[in-house]
Amino acid sequence: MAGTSLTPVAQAEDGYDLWLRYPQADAPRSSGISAHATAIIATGNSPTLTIATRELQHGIAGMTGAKPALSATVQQGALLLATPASSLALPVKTDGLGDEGYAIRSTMVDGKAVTLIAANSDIGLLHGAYHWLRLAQSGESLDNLDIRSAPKIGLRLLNHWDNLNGTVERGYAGQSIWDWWRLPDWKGPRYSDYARANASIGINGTVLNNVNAKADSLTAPYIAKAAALADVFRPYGIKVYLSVKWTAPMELDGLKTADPLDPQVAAWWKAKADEIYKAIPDFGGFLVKANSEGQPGPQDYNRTHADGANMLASAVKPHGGIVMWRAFVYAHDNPDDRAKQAYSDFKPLDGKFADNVIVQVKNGAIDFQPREPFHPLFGAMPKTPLMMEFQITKEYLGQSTHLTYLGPLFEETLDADTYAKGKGSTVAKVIDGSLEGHKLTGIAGVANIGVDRDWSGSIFNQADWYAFGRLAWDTSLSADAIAKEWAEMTFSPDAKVVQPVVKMMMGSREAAVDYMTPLGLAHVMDTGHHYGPGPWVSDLARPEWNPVYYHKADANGIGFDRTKSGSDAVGQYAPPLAKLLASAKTTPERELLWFHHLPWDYRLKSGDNLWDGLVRHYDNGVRYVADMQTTWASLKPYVDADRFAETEAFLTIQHREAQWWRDASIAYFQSVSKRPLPAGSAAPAHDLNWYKALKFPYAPGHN
Ligand code: GCW
Repeated sequence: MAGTSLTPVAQAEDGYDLWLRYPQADAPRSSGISAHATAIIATGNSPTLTIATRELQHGIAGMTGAKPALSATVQQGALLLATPASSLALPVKTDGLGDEGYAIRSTMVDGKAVTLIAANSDIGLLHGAYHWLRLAQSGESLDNLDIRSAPKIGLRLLNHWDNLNGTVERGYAGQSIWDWWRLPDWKGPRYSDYARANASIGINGTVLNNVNAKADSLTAPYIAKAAALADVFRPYGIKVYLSVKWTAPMELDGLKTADPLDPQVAAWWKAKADEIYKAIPDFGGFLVKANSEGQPGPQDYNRTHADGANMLASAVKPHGGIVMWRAFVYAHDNPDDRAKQAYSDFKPLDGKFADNVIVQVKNGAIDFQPREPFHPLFGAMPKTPLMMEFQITKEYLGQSTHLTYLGPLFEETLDADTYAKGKGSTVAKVIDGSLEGHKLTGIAGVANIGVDRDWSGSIFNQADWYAFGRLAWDTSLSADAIAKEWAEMTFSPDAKVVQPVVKMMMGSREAAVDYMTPLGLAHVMDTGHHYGPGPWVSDLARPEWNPVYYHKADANGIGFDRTKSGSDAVGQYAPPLAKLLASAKTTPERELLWFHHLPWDYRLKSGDNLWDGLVRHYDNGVRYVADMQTTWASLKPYVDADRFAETEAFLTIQHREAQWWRDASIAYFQSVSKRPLPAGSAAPAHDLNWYKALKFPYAPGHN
């Protein structure tokens, strides 16, 4: 530790505490924190307020070494948590803060200088407490605070793709944290720790089970298990939701059909909803994957997605529940460009959904690729509330070990301009409802959580969970600012750590794009598990399962022509954008091969021809990972041994795999392009057949 200004790390860290570590702060900071928390006063004693005051006590004790007392009377320098229902005269208006927002102000109450956290509800106070603790942990000043914060998006949910047998589809952090077998009797400490972590970033709901759902989740024993979890989560402001299988009425109770217009089917769902709400009075509602990748749905009965969604919606409506109906659909018998199919199915249904249905749309039109243009449905269904679905778990971005911070991916999509109502009609405005005046609004992230001690499979994967929550609360935050506060809390507020860590993070997703899918390529991962490269795969039953379908490389060129001369997916975007995307010259280069099939000697903005430019992107990606290794090595004095060693090892894996991605991709594309590598680019380490022969039957996350 000699030569550093940081406090030595007292004990090994395993990542369990996430960004809520509250380590001892150095002297000036620690006394600053103490001075603003001489006591904690809460005007009430609900379970939620108890959680808030305990968290404050715990956090302050960690950072200062002294636990502030709870007090019944206002005193100088106290932290005061109050709603307008309290008997104190509060010098802060809570209008506009809604049910979940809060204000934090350095002010006078009862003649004493205090930090007042005010909100309309105890949940708002809890969020405010976490905000104050975030400031304290990240070394921000606690003087002269004047903060108001309320989420613009109503539903901020995690989607767990967790199966009842404990496995997690596309999970890379171990088995499911839901111990279905021992629920409802045994409610381990993980559940409240999970709720705490989510509450700290403003997440207010969780879908417990996989969208590839089993009907069993709706049986009485499993409803009781879900109810037990709901009881744990409730004081944290988190509701539970369930994914449902369309044919549950047939599977569970022998109905002859699952036709949504059949009265018996509707009655079954109504009774089922009543049963669930009896056990979980604040149950959130249903999430549905229908007529997609083999899941049953209303189309099996010649009904539409709207028919299906509305029938379920009327079952939960009397209880205030909602239906989230996924737009991730593509059909095995539809020869049209897969990127177009969801729009073709859903756009005609605009205006046909009940008012408690929200359509859940993935960020891009294919499937959570390292980069995709925003989904053309955003902005195209003005009469229908649309919610965003991001994937926090990194199915296509290096799975558990690669350091690929997703903040920039989320931000890029939210900031994308749909031009639906002219310039500035961003995706963020579509999903926060402001573009069309919708009240029902939402955003979901497919969770990266499992029983691994560090929750997310690596320390840096925690940042993706964190960034999702923070952006869901406030889409205007920058990925960079979020990375900074995460690094401050996860490692240390010292700039010597924060700056290099944030720098590593901020370029890491672009690096993954470079070594996996540069210039707008997509879906070139190996089959099934999606781990590693497989651009050569061409023998799967359905065309759109094969990577060759997506890149269309041949002797003449590479890329998917989605202009009028091709699939015309471009025509699904608003005219000003469609016009830009119609020409390769006006298409952002990062999305070039997504929209265009171009000759190998097409000239890029850099002056390189397409082939040379492609190879350079692969090289850049690998180089970036090597740079991250160097940066990380330099941080050894400042990071506790365990978290340092794990990250170091994972970066070694990432470097090896980035090289593999680069080499295998180049070996394959060169076999097609027949072009020499540009000067300075090394030949792949092996020949193409060597890469093709690699098999990974036990890669995780794949059922
Ligand atoms: O990303 C793909 C995954 C599937 C997943 C599907 C979906 C839950 O490969 O594992 O299934 O999308 O989103 O429904």
